[in-house]
Amino acid sequence: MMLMPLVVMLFTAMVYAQPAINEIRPQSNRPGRFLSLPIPQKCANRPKEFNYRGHNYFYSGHVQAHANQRVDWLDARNICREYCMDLVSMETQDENNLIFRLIQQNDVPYIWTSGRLCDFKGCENRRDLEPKALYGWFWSANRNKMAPTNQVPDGWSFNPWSQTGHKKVRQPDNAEFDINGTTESCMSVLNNVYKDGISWHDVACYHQKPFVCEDSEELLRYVANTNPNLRL
Ligand SMILES: [Ca+2]
Ligand SMILES: [Ca+2]
Repeated sequence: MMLMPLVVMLFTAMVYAQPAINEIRPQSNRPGRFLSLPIPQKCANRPKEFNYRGHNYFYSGHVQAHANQRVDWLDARNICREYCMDLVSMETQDENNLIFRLIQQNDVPYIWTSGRLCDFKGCENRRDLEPKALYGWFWSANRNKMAPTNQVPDGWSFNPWSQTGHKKVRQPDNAEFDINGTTESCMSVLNNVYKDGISWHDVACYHQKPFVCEDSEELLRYVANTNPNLRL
């Protein structure tokens, strides 16, 4: 009979013991948010800053309509998706180099990518994704799995995840979880934020950042099929 009040007291004590910093609730927890559908006219007129292996890309800072925009991860995806694009996915070292060079040459502080931790509904009971920190990361733009985060990916000469961060340990480190209980479920490329050069970090998805969009073959195909006279 004494057990319940004790549990409640302990729980209350734990809640109040949390640090006061960063206690604003993440915006990405606001309910009723969905993926946007492509808008055919926007797809036809999408920004094409550069092209690599048949895909067009743009950095939001270089497109007038988005130049000063800082948005959370889902808003960034949805802006890209209206153009038949999605957040960038760096599947190869060459493509990654291209994005790292863009960041370096333009002094970009950080960008969102489509990298995502599979920690939502549908990811349960997937033993192939455990432990999540090593095997749970994928490119949401095309749902391809990433290499295990502690290994040099096949065909690469280095591991793009940073060797350090807020907790001074290699990424992904889910550091914000210890501060305010928010999981670092989204992947951002940070430009020397931890004196670690340009590298990959797991970051909480509510942070507001500029972004890089890349053509989505899936969305372009869909819009092409439903709008046969549209030039994409
Ligand atoms: Ca790609
Ligand atoms: Ca991190």
